[in-house]
Amino acid sequence: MNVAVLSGGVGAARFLRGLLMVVEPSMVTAVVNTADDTVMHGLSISPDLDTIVYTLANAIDPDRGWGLAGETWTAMGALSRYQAVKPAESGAAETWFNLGDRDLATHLYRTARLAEGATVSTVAGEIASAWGLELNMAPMTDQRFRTVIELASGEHVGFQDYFVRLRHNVAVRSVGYEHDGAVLSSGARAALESADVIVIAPSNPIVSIGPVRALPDVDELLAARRESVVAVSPIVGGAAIKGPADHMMRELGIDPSVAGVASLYSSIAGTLVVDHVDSASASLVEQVGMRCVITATVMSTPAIARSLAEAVLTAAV
Ligand code: FO1
Repeated sequence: MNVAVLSGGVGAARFLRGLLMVVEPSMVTAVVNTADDTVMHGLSISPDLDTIVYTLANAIDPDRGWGLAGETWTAMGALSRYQAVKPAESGAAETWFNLGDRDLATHLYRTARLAEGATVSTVAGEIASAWGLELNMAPMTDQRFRTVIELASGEHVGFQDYFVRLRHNVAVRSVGYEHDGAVLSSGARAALESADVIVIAPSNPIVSIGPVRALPDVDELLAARRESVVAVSPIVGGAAIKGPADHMMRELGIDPSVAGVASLYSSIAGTLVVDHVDSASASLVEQVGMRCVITATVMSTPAIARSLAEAVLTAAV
């Protein structure tokens, strides 16, 4: 059975860990958000791709949910020398975005390969192989595509500025994208066209799944085969497990609940999987025309992730 998983960062990574316990890795394609990507110190950084690889390789820092376990920060510390001399308008030697010493190797490799002309997809595959992974990594696009957040103040900032520098502690007015006619990568398109089951991982529906859906053809592809598309709600009991999905939804006028998630996904997914704590909301999900499957969705252990993956595969018709 071929499975494609629309993926953001931590929630998707944990779901994929469970899925790989029940499906042959070569049959799984992670279609990964790259709209969080950024350039720091001239290095190309792809947070969601790296979070998935590090998690599946059991190398992720489990507390932070990003970067490598047992990381050291010597290079970041050494940047402090340059703070005093850099011009006020310079973006050099920024230290609000933390790059661990070993994590830096991934960004150095990615940047060098992209400079040689390799595509984002090719490099993602190479990095996954280097970490011993056998699933297919399909960045959503090979072109530049960036989330831009409009704050309630009217200021427009890049995603990592919002998420890391401002600690997603500011109200959002709208979410947009900056790109120049980006299209689905060929790997992502092939996976969405040929998968037996498409899973929408429990990732932020606005800034992780939203960018994938904003690419041409994606919603149409999903809607055309809606019955085999299963979404897992990232909202449990009215709150996001991690990150700003709940308050972002509220600020954008969407109820931060499984009903709100259902309203976002009902046109493209036939089933919504929700946690036991939301069982009373099943009828609200069904009201928008989705089947509602109730199971444990908070993946605090790999065993729960595995049983969630099994429930998702069973739900696909
Ligand atoms: N998240 C943080 O909250 N603070 C950081 O300093 C930070 C650095 C970082 C470096 C590399 C990387 O791949 C991810 C990093 N993240 C950091 C996580 C990441 O930016 C966000 O969690 C995702 O973009 C949201 O999916």
